[in-house]
Amino acid sequence: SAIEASKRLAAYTAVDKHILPEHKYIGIGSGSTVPYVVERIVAQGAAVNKDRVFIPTGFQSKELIVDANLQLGDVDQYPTLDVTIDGADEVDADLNCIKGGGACHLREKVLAEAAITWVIVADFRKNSSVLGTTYKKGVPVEVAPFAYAKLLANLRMIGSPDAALRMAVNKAGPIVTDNGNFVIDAPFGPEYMKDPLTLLTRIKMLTGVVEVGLFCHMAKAAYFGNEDGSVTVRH
Ligand code: DER
Repeated sequence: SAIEASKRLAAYTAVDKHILPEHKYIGIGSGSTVPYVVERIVAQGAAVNKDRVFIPTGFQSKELIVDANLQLGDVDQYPTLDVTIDGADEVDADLNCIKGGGACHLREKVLAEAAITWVIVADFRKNSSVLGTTYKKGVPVEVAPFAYAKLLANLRMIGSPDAALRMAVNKAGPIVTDNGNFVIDAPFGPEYMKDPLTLLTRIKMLTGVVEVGLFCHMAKAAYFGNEDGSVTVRH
């Protein structure tokens, strides 16, 4: 499909540009775009650092590394990475992102911060101006299960009346993250989303919040595959 082709295009372009032969410690994100990142890394073949280690951002990311027969590493052992490449649910004009559609954003943000370079890869649907314009499910907020009801009330109070616990589909009850937490999806209007850093700070300060799916001023570059086979690069 055009969307899959654009994901592959974004991923290949970003890998060719940012994963250099001498790089050893590489963070691998989550979602449906990063498999193309791994595909391109494998295609880079033997002319790369033999001691390369790949650090995952969750179960799905770990399986991707293992299935590609790449050397799996743990962030405990490699807390500083050369580069991490990850997807996003939406990217605004300043490269701020909504992430967490896949409920992996805690480990994703840890590896984004651990990396010297953090790069976003996405299909054309994610290339936006103000967050919330295309990704309408709300800001994903990972929360301690004990605090979820209190936080629903808090989020509704600070501007997200439709905040809701993310329920599982093939399991009774809420989804549970790789860290054993719940996720609340909190939609906010453009008056909040046009200043994502302020919103991030307000949500993060609510007791019981583990991590917020707003990644502000973190990306070095974003690569968007387009339907016409071109790539849009934003810095
Ligand atoms: O949950 C996330 O943040 C993932 O990176 C995900 O949202 C990326 O989405 P994708 O499947 O469109 O790459």
